[in-house]
Amino acid sequence: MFSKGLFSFALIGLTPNTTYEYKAEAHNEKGWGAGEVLTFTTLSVSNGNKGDVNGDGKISVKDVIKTVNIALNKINPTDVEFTAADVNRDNQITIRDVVQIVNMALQK
Ligand SMILES: [Ca+2]
Ligand SMILES: [Ca+2]
Repeated sequence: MFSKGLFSFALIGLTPNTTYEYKAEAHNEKGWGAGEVLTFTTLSVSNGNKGDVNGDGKISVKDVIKTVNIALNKINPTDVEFTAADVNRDNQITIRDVVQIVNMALQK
């Protein structure tokens, strides 16, 4: 990934509770320079979060409604909400996630 000046990148599809290493490299007319190798660790997401999109500790019709709104782009989910709503882990919120959350809500 290349850019000029200050830069930032959004990473998607990372695995929870995993440490990643990254390094910035830059070049100008004098050549290349590299930063140190740095690390960050993604937050862990328990399975209990799965489907509990509004984070109230249970899976209910409220989570279904929120997931529908995310799927329709009516609300912008936080990372935690996105992870909870993406129950089939395909990195997108679709009707498939809605259906699974409905089933989860009905089982409780
Ligand atoms: Ca909930
Ligand atoms: Ca999904």
